[in-house]
Formats: sequence, structure tokens, C-alpha cells
Amino acid sequence: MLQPSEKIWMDGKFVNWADASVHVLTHSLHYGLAAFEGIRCYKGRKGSAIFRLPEHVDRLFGSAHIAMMQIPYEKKQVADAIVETVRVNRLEACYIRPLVYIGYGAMGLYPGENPIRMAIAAWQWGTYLGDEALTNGIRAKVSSFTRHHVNVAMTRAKISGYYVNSILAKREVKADGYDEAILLDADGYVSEGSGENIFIVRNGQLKTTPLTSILEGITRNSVLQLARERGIPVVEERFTRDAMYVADEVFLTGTAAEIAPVREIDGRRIGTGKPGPLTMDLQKTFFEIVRGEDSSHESWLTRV
Ligand code: PPE
Repeated sequence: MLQPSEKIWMDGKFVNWADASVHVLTHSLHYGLAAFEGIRCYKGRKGSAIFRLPEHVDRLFGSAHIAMMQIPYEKKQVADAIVETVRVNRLEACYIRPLVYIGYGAMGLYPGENPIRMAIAAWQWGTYLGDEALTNGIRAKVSSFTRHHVNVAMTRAKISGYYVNSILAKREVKADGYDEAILLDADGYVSEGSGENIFIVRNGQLKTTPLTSILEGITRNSVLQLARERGIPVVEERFTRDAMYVADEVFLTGTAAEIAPVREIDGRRIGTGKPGPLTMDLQKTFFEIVRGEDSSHESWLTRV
């Protein structure tokens, strides 16, 4: 269950959590055209810090631009509002959810002059894929649902409606007792998890899917950067589902999921069946960075 905080930022001002409502004829609620972000704020030695805030704000504006929604604020105003939302709620560690949506006005697919509205909520959110996901790894299953074709969804945008596909996939595999769904693209290659990017490790090489049918993950970008700094060979290249089965390690990355090892896919053990050494090494560094214990990537943190 969602743990309520105190205030939600709505269209430039803070309202009480319980009062943050919209009209039921809000355009986005019917047709799914809205853009959102998922951002984490971590508690660290030097206080709380938001991870890669400018990159998330950029992606939000990019999503809105792709969707032809004009955000009625400057990037700086949005970034400041996000920081302020964490502050007013006195949250040390939290998940932040900015949402840009098409408000009440005309109905019908053509939104015309309907207002573009924006909200920012923040709440405490623990581990996304279960309590032991980060330490023991998760069990994943390839979904029977295909990820959007590149000309159906433009996945550089984080658009609400795209997540119907993710929800269907997630429900399907949860019903079979798995923790997370992996979706294949329209050509049959691996794309991503329902809410995460995917990496495989084989013979010391790290591989992730290219930016065709996937979200351009900010955690993915961070992992690629950390791996390159370590001199680990990295490739962004399509791979098939059986490449996952024979990988030494598989892991998922996302703001909510963080860096989650995958220990089983489709009933097949991955590697030793335990989280792999490279996965855990990257995860350790990631947590040290977000908590400000490793100062090598200070620029990734915005102090609250
Ligand atoms: N792919 C998808 C489809 C996706 O939704 C996410 C984030 C990622 C990759 C990873 O992107 P990034 O967070 O920038 O590393 N999914 C968000 C929503 C999760 C939810 O259930 O809500 C998130 O992790 O915040």
C-alpha cells in the first residue's frame, strides 16, 4: 500500500495529499496520453540527495515534447518544484513522481486547447521487486505480450499509456508466480522488463539492448558509465532470449527496481543461481554513490 505524505505539488502550489484530485473527465485519464517520471531521493551521510535530477527533468520535457504537450514551466522551475516537494514533506528517502497530463476541457481524441497540467508527488517507497530482490535476486519470465513496435510507441518518451503493455505482462507472469516480466520486441529480440532495462554478462562482457524499443533508462546510463570506468567491455546490441539463459549473470536496472539481480528466467537457472559478482559489484558502487559514500560521481546528486 502507498504510504501517504503530506503535500502534493499541483499546478504550481502545494495541496494536501487527500485533496490532490482531478475531474473524472480529465483527458489523460481516458486516453492515456500523459508523461511521467520516477526519481529517487536517497538518505546519505551528508543529508538527502536526489539522484540525477537534471537528467530526469530533461527526459520529462523530452517525453512531453514527443507527445506534443507543452509544459507550462521552465526546466529550472520543475527541478526546483521537485526539490521543494521532498522538502515540504520532510522526506529523507523517497520516490518522486512528476506527472504531466492533459486536463479537463474537450473530450474526444483531439485534445485541442485542453490545459496541460502537472503534479509532483513524493512518498516513501521501499524495494520494488520484493524484500530480498536486491540481495538474492529475482525470478523472471518472458511475457507472451510483445513490447511496442517502434512505430507504435516512441519509447524515448515515458508515456502513461505505454504502461498498459507493461501491466498486462506483469500481471501475466505474477499469476505464474514470477517476480518480473521480460518483454521481447516485435522482432522477437529481448527488449526490457515491465519497468526496467536489462543487462546480461557473459565471459566478462556486459551487454544491454540498444535504444530502439526501450526506455532510455537513467539507471541504465549510470551502469554503462560505471562499467566503462572499470574497463569492462560493454556493448549495446540486440540479443535473443536464449542468450539470457546461458548468460553468467543477468540484472535489471530502474529507478524503482535499482540494480536487481535475476537468478532464474523461464524456469532456467541463470549462472550459479545466485547474484553474480559483477552485478553485485555494480550494485554496491551504485548504492555508495547514491548515499554519498563514494564521491566519484557527486555531480549525479542534487542535495535537498
Ligand atoms: N524501462 C521501463 C519500461 C521503465 O518503466 C523504466 C523505469 C526503466 C526502463 C528504467 O528507467 P530509469 O528509471 O530511468 O532507470 N520505470 C519506472 C516506473 C516504475 C513503476 O512501477 O512505476 C521507475 O523505475 O521509476
